[in-house]
Amino acid sequence: MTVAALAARPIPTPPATARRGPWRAGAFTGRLHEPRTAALLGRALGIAVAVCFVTGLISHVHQHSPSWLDMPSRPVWGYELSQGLHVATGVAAVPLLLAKLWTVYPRLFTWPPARDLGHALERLFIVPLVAGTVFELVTGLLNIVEWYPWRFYFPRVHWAVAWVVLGSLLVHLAVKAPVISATTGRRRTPEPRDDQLSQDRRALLLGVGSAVGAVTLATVGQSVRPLRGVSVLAPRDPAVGPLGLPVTRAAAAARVAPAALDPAWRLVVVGPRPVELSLADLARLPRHVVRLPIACVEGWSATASWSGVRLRDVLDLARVPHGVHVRVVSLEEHGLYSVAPVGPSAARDPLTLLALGVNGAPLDLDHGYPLRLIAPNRPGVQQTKWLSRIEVITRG
Ligand SMILES: Nc1nc2c(c(=O)[nH]1)N[C@H]1C(S)=C(S)[C@@H](COP(=O)(O)O)O[C@H]1N2
Ligand SMILES: [Mo]
Repeated sequence: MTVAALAARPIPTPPATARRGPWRAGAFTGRLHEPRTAALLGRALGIAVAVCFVTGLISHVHQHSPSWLDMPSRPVWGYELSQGLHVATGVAAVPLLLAKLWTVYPRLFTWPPARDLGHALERLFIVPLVAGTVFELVTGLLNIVEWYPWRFYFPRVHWAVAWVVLGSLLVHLAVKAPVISATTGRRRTPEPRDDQLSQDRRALLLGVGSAVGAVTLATVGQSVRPLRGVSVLAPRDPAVGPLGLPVTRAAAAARVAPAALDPAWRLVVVGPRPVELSLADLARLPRHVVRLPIACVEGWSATASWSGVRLRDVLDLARVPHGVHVRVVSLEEHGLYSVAPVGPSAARDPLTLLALGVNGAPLDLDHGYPLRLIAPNRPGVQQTKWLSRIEVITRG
């Protein structure tokens, strides 16, 4: 039997007496539960989901780049823009998804529930699509407010479910292609003139658009600094924190204070000619000031003026050859972010600093005293604080 024939195999209709409650004919009278409204909302939601997916992919590659991949260190604002978009499109997707689900939910009660096997399968694919999308938006939102009421490792699960959403979305789009082109395409089937319906639809779309605008304005201030005043729902204000900069993990939580404040602290550089540098040694190297953002995966970002020594100058002292991957290691022993790789481009970028100061003041303990990494186009999780070592990554 061919697949097409299998898909067309009829499924018996349940007895008419089973058709009650929401399954009744005419149970839903709202006129906006119709295909064109669903397709228009779907288009906006699809764009938000697509941007969210691509920027999520970018963030994943940054944080899990294979050892042969040299992540580019430019543009300086690359990760800030990409992750800002990731969180903003995720937030905007919430009202879009709610409106879309409201428009189509009467179809849950289609009668008969499934005409044939193909129809049953098509309907079944809605389950991973809706469940996956809701899961991604809910876990993403909880992540940006740093509330983890679950036991799994968020990045891994959020990443895996993104593929479930992508796969079921592609199936959904393929199945719905005829409806989409008939209701919104360039050569769409002309509707019978219905001014009331058009007006209602316009009002709904306007309302949803305003909701998207409102949630966006209420949160983007965490990365778009001029809007911080209106962003009443933003979990972070990029200008609030010691030295005018937020703190994620404080020194006390990371239990690094004794080691960081120890006068015997040295930066150990493991290379062909290993060196140990005290703060006084570092102070004798050429000093540079750069303006770079910290762009957290949680969507906030804050640009500051960092001063310190170039990573490449320190690597040269240890005769570390060009083109190698290194890693920076924190005094923090057990944190998820205590070690981070630095590829050749970032290692040699003149903007990549081992920072000793920020915003005109010496670095404070919570921002990574005595020494932290700050590099362009890099996720905040890899801007490692409280450095203790720099090592060449040897493959093997
Ligand atoms: N050692 C160490 N470095 C770290 C972290 C950490 O938990 N431990 N957090 C990172 C994260 S998630 C971010 S966003 C930035 C924030 O830097 P800040 O606290 O100075 O703003 O530091 C990064 N560096
Ligand atoms: Mo972060």
